[in-house]
Amino acid sequence: AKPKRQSYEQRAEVAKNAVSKQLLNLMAKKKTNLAIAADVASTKQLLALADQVGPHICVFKTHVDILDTWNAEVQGELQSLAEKHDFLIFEDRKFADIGSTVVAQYSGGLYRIADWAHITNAHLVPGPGIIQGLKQVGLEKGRGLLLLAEMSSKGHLATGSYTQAVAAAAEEHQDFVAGFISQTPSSWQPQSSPGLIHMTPGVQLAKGGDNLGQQYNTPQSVIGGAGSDVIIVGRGIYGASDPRETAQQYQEAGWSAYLASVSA
Ligand code: 5FU
Repeated sequence: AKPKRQSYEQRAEVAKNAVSKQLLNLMAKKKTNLAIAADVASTKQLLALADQVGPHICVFKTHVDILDTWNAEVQGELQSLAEKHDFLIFEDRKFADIGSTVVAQYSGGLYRIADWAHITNAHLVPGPGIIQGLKQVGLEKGRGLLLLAEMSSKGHLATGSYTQAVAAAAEEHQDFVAGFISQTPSSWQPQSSPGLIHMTPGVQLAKGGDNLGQQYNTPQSVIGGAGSDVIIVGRGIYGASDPRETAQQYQEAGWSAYLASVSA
């Protein structure tokens, strides 16, 4: 049998940054480890989706550069929905440049991501300067960073010693790094840091993929088997005929896999 895992509440107590602490507590309170990938093109649809699925999710993941409209009013409406339903906003920006450039990209431009996204993420390809740059902007605003340790897509290159280096960098910067984007954390995660959160995209109720390399695993295999904490679901929810009801199904599937893993 697999070893019993610590509960989200226990891990919140030892989390070393504001966002992972807040998220672990929120997940326990709301009984959900579901994040939605809200990859819709219209801002109107985005806000409607946030209101519909809000009660069932812990994280609302955006790609702000997909949207047809973005301005201060839209930002304010999304922030109000996050407060109303108690979820965190994660802009899946995947920063990948030198420290000085990401400072400007994270704080400024059309989107001013650091002003509204509780969480964003980055590749470690440029080295630790990317963490230092993002931290310079985000830490004082109480933001958190996820490092991409592995990807869901076929043939991705984030494996082996690269993944190990990402794990080590996260350990070292736990005041700002809240966790990882990962696929099989139980095979490499640092046991010493239960405060770091693993989020996994490429999730649907049935195993499969799309015709551009995406690969899907089930909530049960991701939370129970691979040892992740949060399932990220896009087309499986917003593409369903009833996104609210479908989000509830994913919430239940993710939560029962979590309960089984902490009581095993
Ligand atoms: F880092 C990653 C990754 O490794 N795979 C992903 O699929 C991010 N993603 C995102 O998760 C991707 O950009 C989509 O926003 C989402 C998956 O959407 P799907 O519709 O569930 O395939």
